[in-house]
Amino acid sequence: MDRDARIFIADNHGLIGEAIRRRLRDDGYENILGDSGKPSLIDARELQEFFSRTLPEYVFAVGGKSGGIGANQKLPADLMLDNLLVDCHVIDSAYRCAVKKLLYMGSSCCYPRACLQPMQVSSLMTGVLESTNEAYATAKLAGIKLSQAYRQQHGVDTITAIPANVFGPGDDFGVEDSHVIAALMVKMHQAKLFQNDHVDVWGSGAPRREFIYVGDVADAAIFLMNHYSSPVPINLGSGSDASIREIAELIKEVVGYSGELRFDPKKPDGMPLKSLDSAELLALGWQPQVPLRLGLEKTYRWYLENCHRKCLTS
Ligand code: GFB
Repeated sequence: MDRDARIFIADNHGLIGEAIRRRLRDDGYENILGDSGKPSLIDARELQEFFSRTLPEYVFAVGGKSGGIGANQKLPADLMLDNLLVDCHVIDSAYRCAVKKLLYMGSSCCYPRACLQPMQVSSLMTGVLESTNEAYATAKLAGIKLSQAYRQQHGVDTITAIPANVFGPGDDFGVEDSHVIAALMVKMHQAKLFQNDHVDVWGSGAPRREFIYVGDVADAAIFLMNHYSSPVPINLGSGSDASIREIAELIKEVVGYSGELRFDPKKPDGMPLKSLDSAELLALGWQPQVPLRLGLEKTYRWYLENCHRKCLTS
C-alpha cells in the first residue's frame, strides 16, 4: 500500500478496526476513508453507494458483531445474521468497485472443536464446530469461503487472516456479553472498588486460549496486506497459550484485586483448547511485539482512562 492509497476499514468501531485505524495513521497513511461518515455495513445500497463514491483500493473487512461465550449462546441469530450480511455486502461491493485487495478477518472459532493442536489451516472444515459458538463460526466460515470464491471467480485479491483470541483497548467491557479478558477485568475492578470478597469466574478454569494483543493484530493485518497474497487463510497468533485460571490470576495481579476467584462449573467452558500454528506468518518475517502481561497492563490502563465510569453506571 502506498502512503496515499485509499483505504477503507469496514467495521463498526470495534477493537480491531480501531487499532488498524490508529496504526495506519501512525505509519503515515493519510487517506483513510469514511472518517466523516461511515456507511451502514448491513445496508447493501448505502454501502455500494459509499464504495462507488470513495473508490477504496484496500479494504480491511473486520466488521460484523462478535461477543464472548455468553453473547454467542444468548444471541446466535443476531451474531450470525449480522456477520452474513456484512460479509456479503462488503465483499461484493469491493469486487464491484475493483479494489486492489481485501483482507477478511476470520476467527479461531472456525476450527473444529476436536481440532489437532496447534490448529493448522488444513484442519478448517474437517469436523464439527464448538456448539457454544456454532452460529457465529458458521457465518465466519461462510465469509472465508465467500472471499475465496470471489478470488476464484472474479480474480479479486482477497486474503483471510485467522487471529487467536483478541483483547485490548477498545474491547467491549460489558460483563455478560464480552470476551473473557474484558469481562474478568471489569468484574475484578468492580470487586476491588466495592471490596467484594470474591469474583465469579465462569467454567472450570481448565480451557486454554491463545490470546493476542489487538495492536499486534493490527500490525499483522497491515503486514499481510503488504506481503501476502494467497487463497489459503493464514493464522495470526502470539505463539503461547494459557489456561483461563492462569489468565484470571494474571488479571487479578494487574488489577490489584486481592479477593478469591470462585470458579462456577455450571457455566460453559467452551472449546477445551484453542492454539494456532502461526509458523507461516512468522516465516514471512512478522513477529508479535506485546507479551500477554504487558498487553493486560495496557488494556487495564485504557479501561481506567476511557470507560470504567461509563461501565459502572450502565
Ligand atoms: O472469550 P470467551 O468468551 O470466548 O472465553 P471463547 C470463554 C472462556 O472463558 C470459557 C471462560 O472457558 C469461559 O468459561 N470464562 C471465565 C469467561 N469467566 C468468564 C467471563 O466472565 N466471561 C466470559 N466471556 N468467559 C470465542 C467466541 O470463544 O472465541 C467468539 O465466543 C470468538 O465468538 C472468539 O470467536 C475467538 O474463546 O470460548
